[in-house]
Amino acid sequence: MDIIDLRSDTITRPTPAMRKAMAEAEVGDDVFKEDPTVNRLEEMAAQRVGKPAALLVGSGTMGNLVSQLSHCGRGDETILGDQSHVFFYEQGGASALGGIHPRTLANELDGTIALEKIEAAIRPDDVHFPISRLVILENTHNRCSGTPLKPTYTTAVGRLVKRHGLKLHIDGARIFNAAVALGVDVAELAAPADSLTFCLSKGLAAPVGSVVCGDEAFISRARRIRKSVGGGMRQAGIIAAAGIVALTEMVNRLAEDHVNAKALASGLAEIQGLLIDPDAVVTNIVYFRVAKNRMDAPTLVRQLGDLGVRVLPTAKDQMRAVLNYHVTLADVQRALAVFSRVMK
Ligand code: TLP
Repeated sequence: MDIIDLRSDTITRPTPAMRKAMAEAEVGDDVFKEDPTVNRLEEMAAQRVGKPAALLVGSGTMGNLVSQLSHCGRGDETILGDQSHVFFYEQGGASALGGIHPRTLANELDGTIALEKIEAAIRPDDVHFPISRLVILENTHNRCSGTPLKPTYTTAVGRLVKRHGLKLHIDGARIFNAAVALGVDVAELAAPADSLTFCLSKGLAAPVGSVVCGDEAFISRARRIRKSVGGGMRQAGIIAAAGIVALTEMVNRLAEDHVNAKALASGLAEIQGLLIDPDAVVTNIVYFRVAKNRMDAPTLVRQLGDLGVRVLPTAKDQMRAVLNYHVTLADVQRALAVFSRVMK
C-alpha cells in the first residue's frame, strides 16, 4: 500500500541532489569554524534573509531556545502568543534552562497578537515586575492554520518593540512558505526582527537543521550558547550541504504544496461530517474538525491510517494535514477518496 503521509512536512526525506551534495561535501571541524560547507550555508542564509550573520543549529527548537537565551537573562520576560510553538511545543525549555518567564497573549485566528495587547503587556519599571525583554512572533503560524504574517504587521510590531527598548524574535520555521504565499522577499519579512530562526528540515526537505540569523554580536552569543546546550557539531558540512540544496532548489516549489493544500481543504469541505474553512488555508497546513455526532479524531485518524492516509490528531475533534514534497495533487485526490469512504 502506498502511504500518503500528511502528518507533517518534517517527514520529508532528502532529495537525490541533497544526498549527492552530502556525499561530496567538503567538511572540517565546525566548532573551530573550519567547516567550509557550514560557513557557506551560514553566509548564504544570512544574505538571503538580509541579516549580517547566521548560525546552523540542530533543530527549530534549538534555534528558538538559543535565541531566547541570547536575548534574555534569568528572570527576564518574553511576550508571545498562547498558540505559539515556542510556548506550546518546546517543553518550556527557555524557563527550564534559562529561567526565562513567558507572558502569553491570545493569538488571533490569523496568528497575529493585537498590537495594543503587546503594548499593554510591556512592564513598566517597577521592582515588583520582571523585565520585559523579548517579543516572539511565529511566521507562518503553525497552530493558526499556517497563516503567514504580513510585512505590515511584523513591521508594526518591530516599531512598537523598538520604541520600548525590547527585541523581536521571529520563529520563522516556515518563513519561506510565508514569503512564497505572500509573494514577498523573505528579507522583507525578516527585516523588523532582531533575530529569526528558519528550518531547513520542514517544507524545504533537508534531513536536519535550522538556521538562526541576526547581527554579529547576537550570533556570537548564540554560538556560545549553542555549544553549552550540546549543539556544537563537528563535521556538520554533511548536514549543511543538504541545507544549501534546500535553499537553492526547494523554495519556489513550496507554491505546489500551497496549491495542494487548498485542493485538500476544498475537497474536505465537501465531505459530510468534516468541518473546515478552506479560505483559512493559504500555505501548506490544513486543520479540520470532525462533527460532534461523529467519531472522535483519534478514531478517524486510525481508520484513515489503516487505509494508507496519515494525518495528525491535534485535539479530541481536530486533525492536521500538512502538504509536502512527497505528496502530489493525485495523492490529494486519492486521500480525499479515502476520507469520503471512512466518513460514510
Ligand atoms: N513543528 C512540528 C511539531 O513540533 C508540532 C510540526 O510537525 O509542525 N517552530 C514551529 C512553528 C514549528 O512548527 C516547529 C516544529 C518548530 C518550531 C520546531 O522545529 P523542530 O522540530 O526542528 O525542533
